[in-house]
Amino acid sequence: EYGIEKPRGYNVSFHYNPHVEYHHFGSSHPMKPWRLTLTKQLVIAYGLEYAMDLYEPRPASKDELAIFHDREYLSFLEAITPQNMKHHDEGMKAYGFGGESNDCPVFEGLWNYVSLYSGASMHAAQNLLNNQSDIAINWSGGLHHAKKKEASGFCYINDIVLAIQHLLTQHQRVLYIDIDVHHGDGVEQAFESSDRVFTLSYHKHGFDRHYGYQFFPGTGDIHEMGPTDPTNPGKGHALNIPIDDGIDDDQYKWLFKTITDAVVEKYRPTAIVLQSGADSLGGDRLGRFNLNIKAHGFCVETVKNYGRPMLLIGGGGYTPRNVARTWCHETAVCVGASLHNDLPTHIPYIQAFQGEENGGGILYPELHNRSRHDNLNTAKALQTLVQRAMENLRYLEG
Ligand code: V1S
Ligand code: CA
Ligand code: ZN
Repeated sequence: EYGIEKPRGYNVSFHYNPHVEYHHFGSSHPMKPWRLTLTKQLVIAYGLEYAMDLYEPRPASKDELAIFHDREYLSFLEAITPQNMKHHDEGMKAYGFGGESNDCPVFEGLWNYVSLYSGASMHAAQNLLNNQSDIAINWSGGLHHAKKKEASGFCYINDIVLAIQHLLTQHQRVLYIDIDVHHGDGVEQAFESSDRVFTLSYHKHGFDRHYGYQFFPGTGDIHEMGPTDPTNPGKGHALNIPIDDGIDDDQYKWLFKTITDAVVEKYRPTAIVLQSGADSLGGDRLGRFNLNIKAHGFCVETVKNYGRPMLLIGGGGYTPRNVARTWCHETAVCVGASLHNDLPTHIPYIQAFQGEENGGGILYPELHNRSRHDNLNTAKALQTLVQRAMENLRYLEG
């Protein structure tokens, strides 16, 4: 064995405060923080905790959140409760709460919840800056729709923007990649005038047949590339990849690798943030794609192989058992482990994964035909999309 170099593995850290699990958006709301309990249980059951550094970060302070967010918005967020909200109609409207769809409900412990997931993303970014980790993971973060002074699409505080701002204290160019099925509009908007952050989002875009609306949030057309003013340094530093219903594993992997490789080669980021929203998975309650877990994980593997400091964060994901499977698999991808398809039997909540409906007690169940969406993406349309994306990238030259 002497003289043979062991391939150096990556130092992986896991940033998670279990108190996030105890928050509830309401019984009919699709966002279920207990999907994080399931994720953690799988990670532990497979022994992945021994292959990483574990941290339990403290909640972010109001001053830390104010690095991006408006102070009056933060004070509102801190003060609002289900009991007092009826006396705050004006603030509720102004800041994007409640409303007809109730995307962003006021619930018990809201401030605590947002400070916990944000604290974890900032702590993860700090670990990358200290060179304590090569890959830092926060599955409780990734809330990409939140604006400076507005809650939107289940997101109140934009932990991604805060983490990127922190990375920018030492990194010249940060690449943000977003594979959540929704457009990463909040992150794109926050850095629209900067050439030090490039945002790349893959998402469903267009009118939704099932839903009768534009798919949320309605932005992210291929032609949206940041500001159009030629004197704005942010011009051309956003790339949006709009995808139609039913995309399959091979199509998505090809699209992701072709386009992301080109962006990394042209932009040469010194750090990468990957939002790995699990609602792009087949069978998701809100999503429209047909991806299996390993195709989703292929994106994490691809980004890991660029060998840059990497922040890996969660996001959407509305079929909790599959969110847990996906994020457990992706944690394994980061540490370089392969996992047995039979789930360990001693998992708490094992019933959530058992029975034909729930994936038969295995880690990588195939997507059911009954949850499959018709694939509306033709080979020709995807080729045109890649061609347009490559044209958009010409702005990065000279
Ligand atoms: N799609 C969808 C969807 N479903 C809900 C919803 C359902 C039940 C509830 F009790 C509360 C909300 N809201 C939406 C979307 C928001 C999706 C957010 C995704 C977040 C993320 O995964 O990207 C990141 C964590 N909201 C809408 O579509 C808005 C409306 C446009 C819906 C229709 N109404 C009438 C107007 C507002
Ligand atoms: Ca996306
Ligand atoms: Zn989403």
